Amino acid sequence: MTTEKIFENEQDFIEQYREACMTKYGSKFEECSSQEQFYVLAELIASKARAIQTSSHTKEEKKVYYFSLEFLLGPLLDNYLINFGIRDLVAKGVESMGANLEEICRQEVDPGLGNGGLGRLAACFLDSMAHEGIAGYGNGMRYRYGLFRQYIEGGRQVERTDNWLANGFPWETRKDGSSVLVRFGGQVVRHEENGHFWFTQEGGEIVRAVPYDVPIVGFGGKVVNKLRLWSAEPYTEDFDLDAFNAGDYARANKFRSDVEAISTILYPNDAGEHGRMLRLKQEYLFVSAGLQTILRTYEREFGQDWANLGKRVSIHTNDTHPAMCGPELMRILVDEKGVGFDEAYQICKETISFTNHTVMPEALEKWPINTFRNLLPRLYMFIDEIDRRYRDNLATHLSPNDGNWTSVLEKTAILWDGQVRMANLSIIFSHSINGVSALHTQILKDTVFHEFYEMMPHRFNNKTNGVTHRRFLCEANPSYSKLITEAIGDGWLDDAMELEKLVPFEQDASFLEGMEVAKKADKERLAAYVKQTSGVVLDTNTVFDVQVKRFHAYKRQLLNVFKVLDIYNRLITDSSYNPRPTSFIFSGKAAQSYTFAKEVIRLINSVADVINNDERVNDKIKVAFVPNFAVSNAQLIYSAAEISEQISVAGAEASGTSNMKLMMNAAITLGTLDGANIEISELVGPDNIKIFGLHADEVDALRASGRYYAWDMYNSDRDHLGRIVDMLTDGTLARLSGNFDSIHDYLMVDNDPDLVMRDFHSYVQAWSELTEFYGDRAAWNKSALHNTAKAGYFSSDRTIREYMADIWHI
Ligand code: 26Q
Repeated sequence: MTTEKIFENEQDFIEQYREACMTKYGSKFEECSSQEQFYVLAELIASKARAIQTSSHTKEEKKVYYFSLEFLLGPLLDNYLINFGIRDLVAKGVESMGANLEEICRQEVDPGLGNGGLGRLAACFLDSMAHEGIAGYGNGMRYRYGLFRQYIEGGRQVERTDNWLANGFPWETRKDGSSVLVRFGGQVVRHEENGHFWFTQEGGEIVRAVPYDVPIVGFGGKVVNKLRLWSAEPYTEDFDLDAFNAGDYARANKFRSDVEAISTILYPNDAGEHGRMLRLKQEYLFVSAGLQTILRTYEREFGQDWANLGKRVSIHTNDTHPAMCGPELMRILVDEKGVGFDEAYQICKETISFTNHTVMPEALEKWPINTFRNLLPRLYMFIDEIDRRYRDNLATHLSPNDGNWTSVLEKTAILWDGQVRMANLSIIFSHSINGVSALHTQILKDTVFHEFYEMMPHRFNNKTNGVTHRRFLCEANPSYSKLITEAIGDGWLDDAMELEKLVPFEQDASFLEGMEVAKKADKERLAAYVKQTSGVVLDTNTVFDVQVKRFHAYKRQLLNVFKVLDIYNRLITDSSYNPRPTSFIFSGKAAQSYTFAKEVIRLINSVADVINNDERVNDKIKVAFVPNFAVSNAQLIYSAAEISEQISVAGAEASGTSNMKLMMNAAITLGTLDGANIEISELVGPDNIKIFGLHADEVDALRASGRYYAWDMYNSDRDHLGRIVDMLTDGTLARLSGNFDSIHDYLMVDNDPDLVMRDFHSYVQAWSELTEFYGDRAAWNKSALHNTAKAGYFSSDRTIREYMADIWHI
């Protein structure tokens, strides 16, 4: 697909755009508001995309279905113009019509159908699958409300509903004709005839799953795939007529609202949400609807050739949220297609693969058996039978007298302690289990899934995460991208490894100067946004030090704010102290019910309030909290960053992906040896990253020793670390909304579970060395450029090619 196929030329684009305005609004382009101009343009581009989609693949190509409860897409218009290669043509056309493309793009609502890393990874994978040209489809949930919108009031996070569909989503098409029915509850009935028996399900509640399709445009425009998002609706419209006639409208409508609730909200990623019935319904709805559709398509194309399903279809499960894929695929094959139990299980294993995204055992999903069985009685029978066979099989390999036997079962059985363990379910139904960074995969093998690994080492593999450089470098950072393209051509958009061609430019003073000019412009752009959204005025001559990600104790935003307080205290008490002037920028959401994380947000805002209003230090430091972190404002932040804070306690962050996005944008990482930081460090070399803190094995050893005492940390440095801990409760930071007793307790009563105080000195030292280095502008820029030059490896194109080769066998 070339540019000409989308629009012949600029004139052709203008004519089509004008006509589309007339058709949709009955108004001339000039009479439309920017918002109307956006909707018309988006629908025009979407229609072009859909036209290509229909002819993108042949039936012979293997299909990949990526099952994920989250797809954090971000705004699509600018991205699709880039991927179609028509961004410049459209920008010029719009300009000659007297308008501005950026202004039009700004009208797009950011669809927040994900929490963070896992959801954004799914969206990056869609982009890369389309770029690689494979038939890769997303299968997810169309939430009526996205993740909450975050406001800061009195320093606190306040959540408001994200009514992202209020004005419609121009990229989607509702496909009523492709609706499927999904059953909850009811009874399983056993039938028998001539020695044959089979089961049917009766009664219960039937829900209609209606798909909405979103086109996914691959770079180069040759391939357009689709993301299918499911919405839950009542099966029949004949609601409770008796109630209605009796005037009880609330009761009459209850069924409708109970059903619609299934696709109403996106659950937050905190551990507190385990065991919720509605979540289980969501998981089953999108799994069942997706699988029914896949098998319907397969049967149309290949008939009843179920034995070859795994050769023509891959089903990838993003964490355990779609873990019911295994038993549901069995159920359909056995109950509806007449495949035998053993064969069906082999087909499932061949077809399904699984990615884990966490090392924390307490974060693994579990459901009470009773809840599960009542909601999904037939599915439960398959799980029960597979679990029974798994146990029998284990018994033949390990003797029951073997002391190992019970401990292996305790770790690996699906059903245990009255619960259905979704990670074990996922593993037992998959031919491939992968972690998301080298360290994370090693930790899975050594600890979390150690017993499984011992039994089936061949199923385990690593796939280090990646991010789409087309969105997170090209689109997020136009000024820097232009410079890169002028230097090495635009081949890097297609093949991110071409960024290596920048290495020689590390010796090119004029390139490095150009880089600095571009970075300065990006900092101005961010400063304007920060001022507008938080009121804080940042000096763009200061270092922009950035930590942007979900709030979680293990990510240690607390460590960062402790460092900021340390710098502040030293500035006030020591007139000879002269740190590099720095703007500390934070952004991210905490789950509604995650009290500790919300307190850290309040602490950052309180520290910002104190520091930003203290004239004694304002030529040196400022603190900004950017509200409502989302894909759209993330793009403004990454491009302006100079220091990338990746400071999780080692062994806790599965991979991290903001580390990659920031590295691409020429920020230098200040981080621990955790997740993908380790691979970043190996690629860029020790001179181009700043590493500090305990290593993962040291963290393990310290914890295991039982000899870590937060009070020792406190007492051994009363003047600095001790002073900061005191400030949490002595009123210094209380002006905005009070003291921080719970954070004090987390450190001093709970004994600092994330080793914030243990890594504090090493961190402060690393920061001061890194910012010292910033003074040598040429050396810094060289190092920053080296980070971009080595970032090609972290393109999700590379990640997807590895999934294709090793897991999906394409
Ligand atoms: C589970 C059960 C009930 C309700 C919600 C959840 C839930 C939802 C979302 C649990 C976890 C998540 C999200 C996890 C996540 O984003 N993990 C991150 O994944 C990234 C991509 O692999 C990694 O880079 C990060 O290290 C990891 O934290």
